[in-house]
Parts: sequence; C-alpha cells; structure tokens
Amino acid sequence: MRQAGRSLPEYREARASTTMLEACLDPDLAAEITCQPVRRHGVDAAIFFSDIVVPLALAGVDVTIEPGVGPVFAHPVRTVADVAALTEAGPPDAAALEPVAAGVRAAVALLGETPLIGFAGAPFTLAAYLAQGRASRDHLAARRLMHTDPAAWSALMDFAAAVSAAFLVAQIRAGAVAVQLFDSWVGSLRESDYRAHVLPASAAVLAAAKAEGVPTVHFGTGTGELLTALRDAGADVVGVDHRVTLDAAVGRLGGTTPVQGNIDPALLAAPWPVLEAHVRDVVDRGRAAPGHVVNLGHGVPPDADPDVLTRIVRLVHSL
Ligand code: 1CP
Repeated sequence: MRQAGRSLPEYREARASTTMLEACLDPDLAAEITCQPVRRHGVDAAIFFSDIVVPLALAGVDVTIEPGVGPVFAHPVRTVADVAALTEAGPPDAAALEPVAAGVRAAVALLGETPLIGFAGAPFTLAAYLAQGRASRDHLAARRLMHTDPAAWSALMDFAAAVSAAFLVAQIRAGAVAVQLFDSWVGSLRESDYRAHVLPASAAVLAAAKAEGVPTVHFGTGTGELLTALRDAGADVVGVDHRVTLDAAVGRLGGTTPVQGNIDPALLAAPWPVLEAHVRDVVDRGRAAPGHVVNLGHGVPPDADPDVLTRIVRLVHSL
C-alpha cells in the first residue's frame, strides 16, 4: 500500500529515466513494477502500479507528479467556473484509458496465478488534490468548497466519481479481480458531512465496481469515526489504519464486515522482536472479523528496509 514499491532498489532502477506519469502510462514498465513486490516478498496479491491522478491526466487535466511532493495541478479548482472548465471534457473513455488497460493485461499475464488488485482514488481524496492543487495537511480548500459553494462541490463530486469509476472499470475489464477505493484524506471530515456531501459519490463508484462482479475494499486514514459510513457506502471490506485496533474496528462495524489492515508503518523501523509482537497482535485482533486481509495501516515509508517487509510476509503466512 501507498507507493510501496518506492522502498525497492529494483523499482528505483526501473524508474530511473522516466517521470512517474510516463511510467504509469508505459504498459510494460507498469506491469514489471507491479510484479516486483510479489517476486521479492511473496505476497498473496499484487496491486497495480499506477496513481490515483492517472485517470485525471487521461481526462486532459494538467497534472504532474513531482518527486518527493506528489500530485501538482496547474489550475486548482475553487469555483463553479473552475469546475465547469475541469469537467468540460468529461471522464476518460475506454480509448483514453487504453494504456492503463494494456498495463493491467500485461501485469495479469506476468503474474500467472497471483491475483491483481486494481484501485482508484475516491471522489473526496481526488477533490482534496484538485481543490488545493497539491497535497495539504487539512484539505481546507476542499472542505471550504463543500460549504461555500454546494453546487460547485456537487458537480466536482459527480465528475470525480465518474473519473474514479471509469478507472476501476477499465482495470476490472482488463483483469483486476478485486479493487480498492482509496479515500486517504476523508478522515478530515465529520461523519455528518461525509454522509451528506461525499458518501453518495463514493457509493456510485463502489456500485460501478460491484456491477462488474468484483469485491471492493474501502480505505481511508484517520477514519475511526467513519468506519460504518465507509461500509455503508457499499464496500465489502473496510480498510483500517493504525490508529484503531482491529478488534475495536470490528466491534464498531457490528462484527460482520471483513477488515484490512493495520500494521503501524512506524514499527517497520523497530527492533524485530517489537515488530513481531505487533504483527502477531494485529493478526490476533483480526480474528474477531469474518475475514482479515493483513496489510499496513498506511503506506510503506520509502526508506523502509525491504527485508523487513519480506520477514513480515513470512511471519503472517506462518500464522
Ligand atoms: O504501492 C504502489 O506502488 C502501488 C501503486 C500506487 C498506489 C496504490 C501508487 C504509486 N500510488 C497509489 C495511490 C495513491 N497515490 C494514494 C492513495 C494511497 C495513499 O493513501 O497513499 C494517494 C493519496 C496518492 C497520491 C500520491 N501519489 C502521493 C501522496 C502525496 C500526499 O498527499 O501525501 C504521492 C507521493 C504520489 C506519487 C506516487 N504514486 C505511486 C508512487 C510509487 C509514487 C512515488 C513516485 C516516485 O516514485 O517518484
């Protein structure tokens, strides 16, 4: 999860002479990078190498991914006129998404028996970048727009949902057998705002994926207060970050929802006995759920030791 490949020397080598977006749109390169963590760590599934802003770029939005920064947009979206200019061309169609579909097909061919998970950014998280123009700490530009101009917000949510759904459907039709919707920054909202101004758009995205017949995972950071809302948006599995223990999350979800998570990325740097105890605790607490996908609570730090990740995978398999 979260730019996991960045910690691998083979990733940095493969990426050496390309920009991030070029790499995402080069099907053979994207497929190769997708397989690297599977080969090295022996994980049970691959996540497609791409980025949440790729379908926006393919919709004609002026965006780059800056090293060490993340997505940067030339024209932050703050007004109805900005939203109108943004959405004029509509979401990317199947032809525009062909580099993504080709990358998924190539990855599926290389992976053999190992399943491929597709993903997309959820409408709020896409809007957080679009409104701010880049990463932000509290996503104030998006949260302001929601309340200062509800009509512009609603049009932005509709567009972001269409982009997100198109990206997922392209990956599913090309061979992804499950998808994860990343609403990484939605934990900045109170539940009432989430349910009123965001959930319908995310529900539309998850419904589009479900209509293609694949299971869905829904994840955000800092979402302890939103776990039931994330489930109510229509997800089969709810991702949990490191802030809430899995048994507590399962309790909040009523005991019937499978969960994903939630090894604390900070502990990857801890002495092995400390990390091992934490991983065992995560697996134990996950047994409270009807299903548990073991994962990190959020992303792999770029300076993580890849051998530590391999050791975690071995330990989890042994359990
Ligand atoms: O782990 C993988 O490599 C899988 C592919 C993947 C995924 C699932 C990438 C490649 N990005 C993503 C999702 C993504 N991108 C999310 C959702 C997950 C999460 O919460 O991290 C988000 C928020 C982004 C946006 C983004 N793209 C950021 C974060 C910026 C911020 O606001 O803090 C960054 C740094 C990127 C660039 C990026 N995306 C992916 C990689 C490998 C990189 C680094 C680029 C590089 O190596 O130069």
